[in-house]
Amino acid sequence: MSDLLAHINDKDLRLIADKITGNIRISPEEGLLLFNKADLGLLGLLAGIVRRRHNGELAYFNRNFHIEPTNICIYNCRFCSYHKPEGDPESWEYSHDEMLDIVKRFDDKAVTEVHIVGGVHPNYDLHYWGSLIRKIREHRPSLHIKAFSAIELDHMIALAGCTIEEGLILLKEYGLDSIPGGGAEIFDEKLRKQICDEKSSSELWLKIHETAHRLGIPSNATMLYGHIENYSHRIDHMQRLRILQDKTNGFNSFIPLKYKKSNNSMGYLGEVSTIEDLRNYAVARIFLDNFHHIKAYWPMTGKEGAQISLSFGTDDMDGTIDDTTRIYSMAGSEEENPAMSSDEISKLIREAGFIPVERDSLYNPILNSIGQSKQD
Ligand code: V47
Ligand code: SF4
Repeated sequence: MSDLLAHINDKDLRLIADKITGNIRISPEEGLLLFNKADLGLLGLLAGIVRRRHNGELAYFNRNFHIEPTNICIYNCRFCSYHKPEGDPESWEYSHDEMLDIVKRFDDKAVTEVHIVGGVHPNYDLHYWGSLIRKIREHRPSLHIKAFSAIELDHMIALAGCTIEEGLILLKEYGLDSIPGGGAEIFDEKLRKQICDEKSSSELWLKIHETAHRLGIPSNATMLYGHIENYSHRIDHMQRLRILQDKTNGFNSFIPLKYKKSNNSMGYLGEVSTIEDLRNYAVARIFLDNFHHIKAYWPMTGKEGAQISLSFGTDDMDGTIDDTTRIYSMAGSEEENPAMSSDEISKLIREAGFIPVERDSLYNPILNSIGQSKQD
């Protein structure tokens, strides 16, 4: 290994590289130094070492679909291309029956997970959303229900007059299996005020996830990057997540989300480059040593972007999606109708030099009838 790193002339960088290859945790200052000084090639090499430590040559995906119950939202996050106020002609709101119809469309398909996220609707409390979950659970008991960002949870639980803990216990009883990573944005309080002032605080986001983990509800974590933040803000965000993960081990995966500029009020900022995306994935993979999985969310990155990121630390390509999400196409993603067959995802993974594994929502491989991992 030392031969491979022999070209590193910078003394600090060399020390950090030695730590990473020696499986020693790097500090926030060292994470920042990586962002500032390490070139893409070195980051790819180091992130590759860490990704192999966690996941060998495997790269995961699942068969999933989304439900976006409504785009009506009480908040006005400046980066959001999706939300509309109540009564707006472009707003939508599905009834429980309409959402169950979406679930039923997948009755003859081998999907294992539904991902439910939408705007923060003013009127509906946790019992309204809980009874939706119960109906889905009754219709298809084996489907993993990953639903509601911490921001939606904060509002629906408050409307029901419960504490966070009481609300999450009730939602678990209704059938909630896990919580997606949305709403984290960027934890730095000053920046959060500038881009999503009204939203639940960083402290509350972390508290909701911590409470969920304690109650046996796993979750994901995201980070919105490529807007007004700098590298220290990204490291601060990941450091807060690393501390919580040390405490609970309840996060399944970390999902960096690149800010997309269309149809929102921060578009003048433009978007960061693919190189920046890869550097960010790599530093995340190295820094978050207690997260087993780093997800490349392909409806945001594009199929090839996600494929390339596998060589920069990611090990999960999310799922088949089947054209059920609009959040990213509305923000200008090239994937206007995101859908991939499991064959297509597997091919992308193989082309990148990794072994595709269909997983369930907790990263257990899904086995075929003779006990082999499904790698079609
Ligand atoms: O919190 C909104 C982001 C998130 C934009 O847990 C934007 O498996 C970029 O959390 N440009 C919601 N990003 C989506 C989300 C998610 C996605 C995929 C998988 C999982 C998971 C969770 O979308 C929001 C916000 O950070 N977002 N607008 C935009 N213009
Ligand atoms: Fe509402 Fe979420 Fe959009 Fe913010 S990002 S305005 S909370 S839908």
